[in-house]
Amino acid sequence: MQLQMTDALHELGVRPDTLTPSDRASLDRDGYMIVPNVLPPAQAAAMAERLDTLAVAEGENAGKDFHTEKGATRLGTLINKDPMFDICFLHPRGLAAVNYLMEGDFGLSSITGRAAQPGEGLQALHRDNSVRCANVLWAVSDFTLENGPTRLVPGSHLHPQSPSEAMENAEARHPDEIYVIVPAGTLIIIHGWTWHGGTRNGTTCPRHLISAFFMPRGNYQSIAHRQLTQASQRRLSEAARFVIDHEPAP
Ligand SMILES: O=C(O)CCC(=O)C(=O)O
Repeated sequence: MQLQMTDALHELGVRPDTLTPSDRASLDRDGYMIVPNVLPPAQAAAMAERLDTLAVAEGENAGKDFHTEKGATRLGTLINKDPMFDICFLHPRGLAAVNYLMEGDFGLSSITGRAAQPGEGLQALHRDNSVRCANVLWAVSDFTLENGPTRLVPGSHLHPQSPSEAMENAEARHPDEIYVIVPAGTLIIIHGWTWHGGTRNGTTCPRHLISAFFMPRGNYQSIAHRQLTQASQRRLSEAARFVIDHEPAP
């Protein structure tokens, strides 16, 4: 499998130097890496707008193909909803980081959107799963101190406990947490064990994030709908289909 994965990643543009020494050091030390301005602002804005139009079109069904959350508009299965989101799970820097964190054993568990609504969006600090996993997050709105940026606790991927075990109240501030204040178009890759969460959006506009979540091959989150429509099967290259490891829709 490793050889096939290596070939597929090469096809998708991943090279030995795609990750910088500083990227690797951040992933090892902090449990995340942040690369500002990977997508041009107009592309990020188009994605945020598309999340909003999809949310309107899906209405009360929004998120039911993944997970619903009070105060946040969630959308599942973006892979089948618009090709504009392909870059979110196929960007070489993201794939190189996932490959580094997962040592070659991964597939795409889900590709989803989360818009924290005004006055809402605070999440408890959490890990994404108890098994090894990696999350490629895209800020597609500007993340400001006011609009509910993601918070991260550096080095917490190495902690023996999850936040709910180690903290009395995982919604509370953590003394070591940092806020991801970045422009729209920023790529944030986290080890799935890094303690993180959304914070409260104190503005009047939604704050948008896209998440491409990777898990060990064959061991995907049960909440994720992982069937590829025929249009997605036709659109995606063989290498992309290998990496995402989805089932064809009947
Ligand atoms: O929206 C964010 O800032 C983080 C979202 C998150 O961590 C989650 O939904 O699990």
